[in-house]
Formats: sequence, C-alpha cells, structure tokens
Amino acid sequence: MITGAGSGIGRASAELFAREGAAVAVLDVNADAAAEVAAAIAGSGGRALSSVTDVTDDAQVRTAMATVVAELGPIGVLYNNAGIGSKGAVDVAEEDDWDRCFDINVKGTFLCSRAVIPSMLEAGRGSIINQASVAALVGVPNFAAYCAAKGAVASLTRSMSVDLAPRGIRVNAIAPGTVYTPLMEPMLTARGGGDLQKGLEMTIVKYPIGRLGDVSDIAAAALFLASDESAFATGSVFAIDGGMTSI
Ligand code: 1HS
Repeated sequence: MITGAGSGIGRASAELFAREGAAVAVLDVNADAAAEVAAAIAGSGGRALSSVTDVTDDAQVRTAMATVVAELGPIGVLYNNAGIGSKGAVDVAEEDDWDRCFDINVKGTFLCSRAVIPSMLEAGRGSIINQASVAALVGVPNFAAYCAAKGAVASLTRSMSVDLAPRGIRVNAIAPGTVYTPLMEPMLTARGGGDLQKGLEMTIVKYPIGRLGDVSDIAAAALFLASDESAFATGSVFAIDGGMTSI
C-alpha cells in the first residue's frame, strides 16, 4: 500500500514494487492519477488496484485498507509517501498552511499506519516506510512547517519502531533530498525569485554528487526497506540525498 502513489516518488515506487512481483495498492487523493498508475501496472502484467484516499480522513483510510485486504490480501508493506510542502519562514507562515502540512505529512502517516497494523499483526510481519526528508535533518530556508513536520515524521518513525519491533513490524524512514518533480517547482521557483532555472541552479550546488535526485533513486531505497534485504533495519532514517546532509 503506497500513499500519494499517483505521481512522483510514489508512482515510481508502485511501478518498481509491481515489477518485483508485489500486488500494489495505489492510493492517491487524485482519482484519475491513481487509476492511471494502477492501469499502467496492470498493462505491464502486474497486479494493482487504485483507491481514492485522502490520508487526513480516517474513514477514507479505513475504507481503503479494508478494500485492499479484501482484494489483495494482508498488507505486508505500507509506504507513507503522501506529502505536501509549506510556504515561508516561521514569521510569515500562514496557520492554515501550517495545519495542512502537519495534517498530510504527520497525521496522514499516523492514520494510515494505525489502520494497517492489525493486518500486519495478523500476518506476524510487516514493513512500514515513512517519508521524511532532508528537511528533518537540516534547516531549509523558507520551509518552516515542512521542516517541523518532517522532523515529526522522523521521530514518529523511531517511536513506532520500538513499539512494533517485538510484534514483527519494522518501521523506517527515507529522507530524500530534492527530487525534481512538478510538486517541487513552486518551491524551486520561489527560491529563484520567480526563476525556476535559477532556483534549480541554487539548489544543485547544495548536492556534492552534482545533481538532484530522481524518483528512481528513492523508489530503490523504498524497495530495500520493503524487502527482507533490510530485515535487521528498524527505527532508522535513511538519507538518500546526494550527500546534501553530509556537508
Ligand atoms: C522536498 C524534499 O523533501 C527536500 S527539502 C528541500 C531540500 S533543498 O532543496 O533545500 O536541498
């Protein structure tokens, strides 16, 4: 089960997981996007279903979870990928923007995790992957609510891991650096003073590896954490960031 799987990292992860043989539940608040990804997976011979799910709505989350279990079986992996950015430094941040950022990034992770855990406990195993960010690890200009929310996701990951490890469920987080997707253009354009190309140039210099991330970079990390290849990993935050937080 992957949230926010209608585009970007979530889509790349859903398609990669399907290529690896997983039956994938594509959850997204955008119905058309979720359906397109599920159809693309099915068209490539994979198994997928789509579900229109607002991760901030507990009733929708529970309905989606029940549908997934009924149609695909017990949930082995949850990737809490759905997320949203924020606008501005703390002194100019708007309250509704702050609340929305925490609702999707943090409460969405809570609601989806709480909903799938009974299915994982029934199976005696599971892997939950939370989407943090380098913004959980370092300060990012004009991104106050997002940094705070992703920091909360990192802490929630550690807390969940200690509660769930004895019950066979691993919980880790991925901290991506900037991955160039349409969702990032507003932040990058603002950074460049209205010039997207300038914002990209100002950002790439923060990455020792010399480029921004690709959705495939993050999907590969998610596949590792979803699989038994990471059987001894729980409670960790994996920076997949081109060295950005190593400076
Ligand atoms: C959006 C992703 O979680 C990374 S936060 C922004 C990091 S950077 O663009 O300032 O390097």
